[in-house]
Amino acid sequence: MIRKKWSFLVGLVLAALQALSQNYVPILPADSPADIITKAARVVPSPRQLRWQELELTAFFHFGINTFTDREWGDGKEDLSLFNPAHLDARQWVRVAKEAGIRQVILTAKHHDGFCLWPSKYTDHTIAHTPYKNGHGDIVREFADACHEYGMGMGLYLSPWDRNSPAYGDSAKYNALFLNWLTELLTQYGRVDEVWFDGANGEGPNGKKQVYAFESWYHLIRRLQPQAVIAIMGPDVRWVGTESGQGRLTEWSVLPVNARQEESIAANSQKDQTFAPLGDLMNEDLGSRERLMKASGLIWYPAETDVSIRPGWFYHAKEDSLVRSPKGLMDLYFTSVGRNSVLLLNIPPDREGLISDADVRSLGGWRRLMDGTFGVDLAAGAIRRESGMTIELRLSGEKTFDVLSLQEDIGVGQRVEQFVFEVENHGEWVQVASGTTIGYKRLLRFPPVTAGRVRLRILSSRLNPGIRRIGLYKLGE
Ligand code: FUL
Repeated sequence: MIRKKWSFLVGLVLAALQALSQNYVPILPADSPADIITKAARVVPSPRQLRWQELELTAFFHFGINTFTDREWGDGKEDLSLFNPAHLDARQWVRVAKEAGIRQVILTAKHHDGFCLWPSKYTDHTIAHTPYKNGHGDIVREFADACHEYGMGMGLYLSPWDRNSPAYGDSAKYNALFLNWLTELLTQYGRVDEVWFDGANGEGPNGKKQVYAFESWYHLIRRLQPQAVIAIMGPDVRWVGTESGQGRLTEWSVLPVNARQEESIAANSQKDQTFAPLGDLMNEDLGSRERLMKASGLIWYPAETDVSIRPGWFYHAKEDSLVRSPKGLMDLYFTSVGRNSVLLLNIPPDREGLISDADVRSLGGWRRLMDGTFGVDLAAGAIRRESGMTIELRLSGEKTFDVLSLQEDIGVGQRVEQFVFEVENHGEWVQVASGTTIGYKRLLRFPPVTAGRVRLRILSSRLNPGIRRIGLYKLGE
């Protein structure tokens, strides 16, 4: 009984702490540099951001009229009679992704060409006007049903830029239309876990000028699918800044907010962060101490690394021989998830409506490499001793490894700024790896070493570091 009461009290305290921890904090004029750093160390992900970060591996399916015209950006004038995937099987897409270890997938419900993969009531440029299932098809539904059947997170990509809609450029009219599309997608297909708005716009200097009503879109999403993260042109997940698959070696999830973003947060009574991203997200330095000093506020705004398994985003038969190899996919894992970001790997279905053999083979090979490497943690069963900023592990015997995995407890914040990793060799500590930020996960590779004792020394941290896990692995063949 006493124990029950005690755990109830602990629960209450934890809930109160959770309520106090925030993914946005304002910086006040009176804050000293030390205050700002303390605040930064305490910014934490929202529950939806945390769920998303822990997925590690997510995928894109770029599929649409471009698949049939062999283009990357359609112009919105395509002949829809070309769209007829003879053997489309969304369950195959989801199964292939799941077998590769992917935990959430995103479909291009509408790309820049304006073609809707669902029979929207609000435009004729849809699947209802194609030969697919004699105009009775709905690929968003097939996709959503497959995700839900396989327990896969489900996300939708809805391109703001639209080269087909006559309303595009008439800001009020197009924004209303966009809300209608969003409403259809967020009410007819069950749970949605991610809404992805890309930032592309190729209108050029004489093109149409459209001002997006981002805030109203965000409010609608929060109301209809509160668990969904809003990515890229959205407040929850940020673009890593490149499509090369290479995250930054120093990747902070806590970023400065500028005065304009601050205004929009204030307008929402600071209940939720719903601002459009501003500033140069391609900059190498986004979250250093120096950058934080100039901020009006601080937010948790983690990176997503989007990259394609092929050169293009859409399927092109001529790229069948250019699919990334298992080893290439493994490298992507190290340079994305291993650098404190989530991997969003594009796997485009072909004209048949299936993920093609070349991609399936590569993904299978990658999975085997992942299992062969991360299946056995050589630090399991180690005795951990902490003193000050050093954590020492006495391994359960001499082990040979070439991969170090570090994880901070981001539930309390991201803090580590610099670390070294050393192994004991005949009574001497020898450095084998070093780095700056850790965040959710940091992976480092080095030539194989054999040791029975290892240690992590944190050289610099914002507040006390919370190291959740240290893993050691041997790369699989
Ligand atoms: C970009 C688009 O222009 C590309 O076609 C692709 O969809 C990529 C993921 O986002 O903004």
